[in-house]
Amino acid sequence: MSAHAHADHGAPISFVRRWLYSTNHKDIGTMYLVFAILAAFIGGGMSVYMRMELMEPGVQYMADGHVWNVFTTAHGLIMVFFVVMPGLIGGFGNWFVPIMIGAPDMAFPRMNNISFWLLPPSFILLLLSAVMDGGAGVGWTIYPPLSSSAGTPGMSMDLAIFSLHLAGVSSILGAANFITTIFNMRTPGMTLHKMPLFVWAMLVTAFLLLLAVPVLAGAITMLLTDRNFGTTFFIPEGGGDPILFLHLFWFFGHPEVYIMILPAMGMVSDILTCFARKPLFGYRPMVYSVAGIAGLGFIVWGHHMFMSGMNPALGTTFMVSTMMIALPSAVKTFNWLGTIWAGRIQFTTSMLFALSFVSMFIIGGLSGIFMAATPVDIFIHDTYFIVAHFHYVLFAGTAMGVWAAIYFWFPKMFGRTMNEFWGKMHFFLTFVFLNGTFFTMHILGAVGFPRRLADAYHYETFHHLQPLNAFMTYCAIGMVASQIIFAVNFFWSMFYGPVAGRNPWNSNTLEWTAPVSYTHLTLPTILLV
Ligand code: CA
Ligand code: CU1
Repeated sequence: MSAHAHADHGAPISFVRRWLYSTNHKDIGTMYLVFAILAAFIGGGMSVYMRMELMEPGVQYMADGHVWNVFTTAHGLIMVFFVVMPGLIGGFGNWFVPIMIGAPDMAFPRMNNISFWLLPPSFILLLLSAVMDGGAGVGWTIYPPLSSSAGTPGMSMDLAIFSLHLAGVSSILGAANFITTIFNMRTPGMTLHKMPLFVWAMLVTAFLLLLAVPVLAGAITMLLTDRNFGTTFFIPEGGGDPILFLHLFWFFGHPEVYIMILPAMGMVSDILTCFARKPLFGYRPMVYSVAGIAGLGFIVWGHHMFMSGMNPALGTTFMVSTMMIALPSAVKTFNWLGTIWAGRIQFTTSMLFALSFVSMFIIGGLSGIFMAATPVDIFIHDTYFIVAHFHYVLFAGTAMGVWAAIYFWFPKMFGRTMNEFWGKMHFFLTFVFLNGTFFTMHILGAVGFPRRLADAYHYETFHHLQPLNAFMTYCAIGMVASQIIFAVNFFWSMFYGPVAGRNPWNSNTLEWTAPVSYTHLTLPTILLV
């Protein structure tokens, strides 16, 4: 229970028993969070190396274009499967869903343990896929024929497939756990329409996972049998079709985008109400827009395939369904603004990150409407405009939400507060460098600078873009360097930060009114108890 550092009989339990065998939702949540932060440095470091390559014409850092492809592949897969998903869903979901609905723990604590511990081996397999047999240089979308045995012989691609299988099992088990917990373990009086927005977001996200991830699992299993057992699902010579893989992948891939941003939307909704000192504006429209975004998310996948030779009538259908997502998204943005309107806003680090989540999400959302239009998409296809768009949604958006939540919930999780001065330094540096890096990508993309190339300067027409690229590289280095401030603040505050009161932000949301659990964590207790 709350004294989970000790076994039931009161004797201290070993480090191994507490963490490796953990069935406690808070301990498991903490492990997810630490795992995500460590993986972020590996995945984020890779992006700096890629940006350095783009500074000068010619190939300086990557041995060749294939190495570049290996980097983009590993960067994308690490960020999606080992940073954003474990951080948002495994970390904050585990920590706060049970607390917010008044449940003693997750419904299936042992399954929860398996969900986490499947991730480290999955991560190791992914890292191996980047170094074995020359590495898998196929992009995070792993399209055949590049990912088939003809395109990528050797074991690297198979290792990547096994890695995704394990990560997928982890996600599906976690999703089943969240759905069961939220439906069956709410405290009396906690009706569905009283649940905090974050719990709603987690419930909807869990359904997205349950419906989308198995489709990816099926697609990569078919790819695996194509590669190793002579099937021809995606091989035209045997009657198969590589385009089928695109359909299957993006039927998973688009909902996956919402899997990565809906929990952040939920957290930001709760944080804005706390620091604007006002109740949430339009609770039910907020809940129904989350559900609406999720539902629509399953009928828009074709917008990733406009250039695949798709029937223009079908393309227009996907264009219209995609643009419909602007409606629930706008409802959410309007309600966030309504929430802070005329509020007594406290500009804590957490609030700054939450506010910038909203503004960055607007930029990412607007560029999304651009590229949903088939004629525009044809023009900007495979350029840095696309890279700008999804980094605004997933990095400037989701990551801002994650930081807002870390600064906000840190006192609840560890009984101490993070340093506000260094928190604000982290915020301002990140905000400036992030926009310097990613806003500039829109400009490059609009003039056709192609993505997925180690040396786009090979084409003389792009030589004049070299100074802009150099500027972005300096910004990217600054951005990753600013995260060192965050990491030091995080781990230092965990052990030595000022002891927080029970409700340091004077929030009236549920998680703060439940009993404090991790009391004043110190180095000896976390390592030895
Ligand atoms: Ca270069
Ligand atoms: Cu999409």
